Amino acid sequence: RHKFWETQPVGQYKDVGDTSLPEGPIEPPTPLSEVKQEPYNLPSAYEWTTCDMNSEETCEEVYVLLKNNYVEDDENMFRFNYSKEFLRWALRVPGYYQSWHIGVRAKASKKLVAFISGIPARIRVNEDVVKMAEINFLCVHKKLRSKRLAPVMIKEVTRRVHLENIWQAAYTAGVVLPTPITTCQYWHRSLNPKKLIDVGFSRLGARMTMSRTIKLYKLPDSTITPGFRKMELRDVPAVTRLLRNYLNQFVVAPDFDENDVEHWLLPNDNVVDSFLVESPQNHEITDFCSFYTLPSSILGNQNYSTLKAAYSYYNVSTKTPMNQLMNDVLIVAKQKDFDVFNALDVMHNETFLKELKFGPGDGQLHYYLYNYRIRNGLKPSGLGLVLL
Ligand code: NHW
Ligand code: EN5
Repeated sequence: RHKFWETQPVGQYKDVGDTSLPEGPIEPPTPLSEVKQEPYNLPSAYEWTTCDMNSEETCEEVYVLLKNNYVEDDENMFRFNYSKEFLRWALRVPGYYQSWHIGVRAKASKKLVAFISGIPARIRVNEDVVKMAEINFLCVHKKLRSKRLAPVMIKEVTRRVHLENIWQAAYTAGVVLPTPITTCQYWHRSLNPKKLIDVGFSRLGARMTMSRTIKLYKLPDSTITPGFRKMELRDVPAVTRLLRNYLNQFVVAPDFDENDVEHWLLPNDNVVDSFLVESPQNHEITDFCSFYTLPSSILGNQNYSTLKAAYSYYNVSTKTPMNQLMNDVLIVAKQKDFDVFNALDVMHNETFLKELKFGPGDGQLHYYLYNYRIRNGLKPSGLGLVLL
């Protein structure tokens, strides 16, 4: 059934439920001298390229490839449209390896026809902090699909990760592969219901009129929680402490230090937004919330070309109730003209989704680890990790 994945050190279907298998690496590391020194072979019309995301020209090429060929919903109505700024943020992370930003070009035209990326991360699984690669943006041009290019790209990124003495990876996908550590549900909160209905993102509910729908999703003009404000550079130490302490309770979560928090959570225009609650009494930072900006192209609509979507990222509540905190972030997202606010049922998100009028979407997201076995399956609420 999975000619490629059957050969890889990932949980295999035949092993599901086998409690005798130990938790941890599936295969031991091999000596670096035994890691293949040359790239894998591509079909002869294509060549490898390392993508320098500092180059405006290369970044544009990756952007255009993804804009035209990356992930769509199951009815091909929407396609993710990650911005160039977003791609630079997602790929030029603390300690990144340029060699993990891998492209494939057509030899004749030099056109970029495929891409895959890895970034380094420390991921904690139960008590074990593991150096991993987070793999994302795997994309093969629509005209080159089903030619088994993806397995070659996955093997090549694996090889380059191994060359840095890293032996595990984390990734997510909308498709089922051997074998998810857990499966999450996408939820959506309408901010601009009229547009969402007009473009086919959502439907008018039974016995609902447009004006009743607009009223249902109305939000206050300004945030409610005293001390709610945008995160600033000076907040990095306090946010790091708050977040590390919060993420400790999940089975799988990133091990963020101050450098990581500065990169991943400090506001970055049109890429990531973060807010916190600073106690007006003692100036303590008690709560935190964030979202990233990922628009989708609307395919074949006369009136609109882009859906402006915010995606829930890391949220921590210690004093402000989670639903009040998230209601404030919905208000901010509305002020910033987002059409929809999306979230997964990870961490404690279940505690606010229904109350804040999110509805389940038609998409799921499966989480995977490469070369690391987790013995007891985990629920989405055991996940403390959000990949972009
Ligand atoms: S998930 C988004 C992936 N991208 C898209 O969906 C974009 C649109 N689709 C495409 O571009 C986020 C193509 O359809 C792709 C497949 C390129 C997806 N992950 O070349 P063939 C990520 O980026 C398997 C993994 O003929 P294609 C995460 C498939 O099961 N495997 O197909 C990426 C089959 O293998 P099997 C996937 O349609 C994580 C084989 O590919 C997959 O022309 C990568 C068919 O290949 C997917 N999303 O191209 C893994 N989709 O065994 C990282 C299909 O079943 C692992 N396949 O026969 C860790 C590596 C690092 C380790 C370090 C120690
Ligand atoms: C990894 N980094 O299917 C990314 N999105 O529900 C790769 N559906 O937007 C993996 N089909 O339900 C990505 N509207 C996997 C996801 C791929 C994209 C995807 C889904 C997630 C989505 C929308 C639109 C469906 C259009 C037709 C959806 C319903 C919204 C409604 C609002 C009101 C309350 C009920 C729900």
